[in-house]
Amino acid sequence: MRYGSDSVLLVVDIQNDFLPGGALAVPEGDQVIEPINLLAERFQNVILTQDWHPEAHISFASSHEDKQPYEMIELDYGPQILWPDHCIQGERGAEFASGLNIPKAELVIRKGHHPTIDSYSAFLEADRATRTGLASYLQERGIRNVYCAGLALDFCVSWTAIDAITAGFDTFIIEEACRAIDTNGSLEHARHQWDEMGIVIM
Ligand code: VGL
Ligand code: ZN
Repeated sequence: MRYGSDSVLLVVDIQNDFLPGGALAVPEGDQVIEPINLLAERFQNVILTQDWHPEAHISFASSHEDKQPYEMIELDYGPQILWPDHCIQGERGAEFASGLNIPKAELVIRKGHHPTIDSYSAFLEADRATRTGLASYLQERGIRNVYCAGLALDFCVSWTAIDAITAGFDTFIIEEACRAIDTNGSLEHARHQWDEMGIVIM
């Protein structure tokens, strides 16, 4: 099947730090690269997202005294999981995986660049108020269907899909082209949300 001009493939965070050996490695993260390259050939519209943090970002455990990665803290905007330092602007870990081959990608959305706000979603940052502009971009381009793939399924892919359907797009997650971090029941929790919201898993 080929997808028309009213559909987009959103390729989420295929960056070195999320691959095996990276700072925030997603198990089997490298295994989605080839499927995503092939999938992208069938779409007219492809958009990439890139996690893009300044040094000492608020989501890093190292930015908080006596905190370890994967601990939870309370910030102004709500609970925040703390992560190892990852995807620092301009560093190798933030670069797209070398095997990712999608020359036609028309837009790269960088997220998580505000020092004091995390952003899993490509649409709305973690304060749930700061917008990236992606919803308006898609609307102006006449896109109605959003297909999501990439890393990590239970964080950036999931939050992106939830915000896509909330913004009124028909939303799909292509599960074979995703891998999860799965910490503290995060994948199970995400699946319940997709069910409730009507996101289609394919
Ligand atoms: C991600 C945790 C922190 C992701 C990004 O891409 O899923 N997860 N930053
Ligand atoms: Zn991040």
